[in-house]
Amino acid sequence: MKLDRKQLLLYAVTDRTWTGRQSLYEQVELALRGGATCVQLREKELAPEAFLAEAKGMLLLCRHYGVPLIINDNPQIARLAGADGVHVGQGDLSVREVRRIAGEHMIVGVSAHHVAEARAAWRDGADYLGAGAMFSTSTKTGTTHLDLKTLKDICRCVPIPVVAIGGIQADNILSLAGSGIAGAAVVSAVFGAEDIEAACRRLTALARQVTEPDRKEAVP
Ligand code: 3NM
Repeated sequence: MKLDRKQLLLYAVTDRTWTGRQSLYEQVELALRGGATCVQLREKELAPEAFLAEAKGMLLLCRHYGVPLIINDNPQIARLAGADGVHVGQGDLSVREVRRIAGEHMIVGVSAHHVAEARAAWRDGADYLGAGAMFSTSTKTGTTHLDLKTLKDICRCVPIPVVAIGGIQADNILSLAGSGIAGAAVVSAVFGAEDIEAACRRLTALARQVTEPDRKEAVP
């Protein structure tokens, strides 16, 4: 599946913290009903067999909504499940290594925190970048704060779309306007919401105000 910039508008990254009353599958379905345009399955604790079974189920769900499924960190699971893509951080596998394991057609996303990392990831063949953390977040430890100017510079320096991540919520997303992002990647403001579907509707509408869907990525 080739990635369209518009598919990054509201990029929901899963987290099991708020499961219990609902399963993660049910929560992802609510996010999709609310308009999430991309889902990243992020599992840090699950055994490989359980991760694979979950990924296969999530893929069918995402297919039903016409939304790409990206697997965090694990190209083997992505390949075996037939997922659309893999997202890796700076300390993880290189884009080439991910494609070698997961297949040439995988969408590959890479986290970038400054221009040099962004350009290197693009040169390596990344399809999109995740840039953050834009705001303080309690979802992930060890994040580095990224200011708006750096986000703008990252968006300008590569001809691939960029999603902002880290602490993004309905009450701060509008401050990302003009940065050049294709969308917002969100964990707690989606999966920690009382009403996930409504939260996604609201975030999607707000994300439309801060993104430029038809922006042509400049070739640096
Ligand atoms: N990556 P929330 S911040 C998974 O800065 C992740 O690269 C980050 O969660 C980065 O939307 C983050 O709840 C967590 O703040 C984002």
